[in-house]
Amino acid sequence: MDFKRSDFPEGFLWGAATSSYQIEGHRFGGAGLTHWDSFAATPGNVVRAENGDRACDHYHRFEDDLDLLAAAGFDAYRFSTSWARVLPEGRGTPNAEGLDFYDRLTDAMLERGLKPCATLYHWELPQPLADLGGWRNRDIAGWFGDFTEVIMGRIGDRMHSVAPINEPWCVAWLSHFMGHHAPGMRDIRAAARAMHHVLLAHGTAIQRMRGLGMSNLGAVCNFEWADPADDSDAAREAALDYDAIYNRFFLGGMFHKAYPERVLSGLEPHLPEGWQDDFDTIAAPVDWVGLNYYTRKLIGPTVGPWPAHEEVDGPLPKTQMGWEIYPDGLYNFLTRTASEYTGDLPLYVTENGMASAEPHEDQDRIAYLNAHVAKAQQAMAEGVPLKGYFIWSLLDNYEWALGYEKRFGLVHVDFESLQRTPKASYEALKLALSK
Ligand code: IFM
Repeated sequence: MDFKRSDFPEGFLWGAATSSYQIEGHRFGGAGLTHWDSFAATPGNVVRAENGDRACDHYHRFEDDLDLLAAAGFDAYRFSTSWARVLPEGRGTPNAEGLDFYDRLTDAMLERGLKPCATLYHWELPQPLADLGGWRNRDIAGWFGDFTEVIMGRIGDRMHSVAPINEPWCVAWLSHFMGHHAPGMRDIRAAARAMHHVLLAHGTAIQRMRGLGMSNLGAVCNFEWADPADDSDAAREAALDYDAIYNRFFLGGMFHKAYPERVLSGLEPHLPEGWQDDFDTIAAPVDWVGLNYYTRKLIGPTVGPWPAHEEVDGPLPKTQMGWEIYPDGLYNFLTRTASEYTGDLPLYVTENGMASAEPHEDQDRIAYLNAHVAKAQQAMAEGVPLKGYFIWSLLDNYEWALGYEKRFGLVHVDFESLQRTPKASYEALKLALSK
């Protein structure tokens, strides 16, 4: 790598990230059905209709996977807890096996000197709650708060940090407006409600964890830089709208107790009654913010109802996902988040990495990480309080609607034999973290 651990301040955290449904193997250990299982079982939703039944079989191989993290010299592991593994019905009686699993996983991290950084929800909503309307139903804030207390009542005493929800934009917009993720809806009213309720659930979980006496609680959002597709005013407006929906809505709610006017112009008629009264919960104080960053989009106008914009193919080199490589976007978001929303609050890059078809000699991933880490260093040099960097992902895993084809891992997974083989990027990071 072009960087090494000693280039960063003492205590800067290096970690790798995963999520439960993407690696654990959901059919093991008494987990309940989730909306991803039914989404994947619906023809046309997921490449080859693949699901998370077996995934990387991390459920049985977590000790080996944690050994890989420790051997690379990582300080922290960002993992998530599956709601449906802990509460198969979403509410009610916990699954003892599920709680035991996260208990063992936590202790195994600590035994290896890895800091446990938990995300409570990384997308596998229990199907019984989806049947009740899922993120469209205001009651989800309370259901999520109850789940938070159950899982954190068991492992919360040993967490280094916790964030309630990974990537609210994906939970709400991608899944209820664009229809690309479970539950696969394309409905503006559903999207508006999910946008608001995901924040209400976030704030409720923060409050419940404070009630348990927990600290170092944060929020993790994803960001995509939006540039106008051409020099027209219409394209500039389209890019600003995209930016408001994607990048400003959630931080706006959490830090300004307000939603951007540009988003309200389309969503306000569809927001749930009394939404203005929820900001004290939504803005429950957090201790840090995590940014997940991968790419930028070129945005142009379209004819049609709000938001009337579309993504336009861009000219930059692309990853296996077809995403343009744009490291400046990471710098832009780090500086903008600190100056406009979070001030002195510690920031973390909670996800950054690329999908590459190269199974072992992934020099493209090394170059991608070098370029992005350099932009993070530039932001730090200008005073952004960045305190850590987590790479997505430790393992090749289930890339949601794209199945197992897109490979984000530092470690290659053979999905037949489940053998793990560290890639060149893993070895390069291991060397960088030792110096
Ligand atoms: O795999 C996902 C992850 O679940 C959330 N953030 C983006 C990653 C790559 O698409």
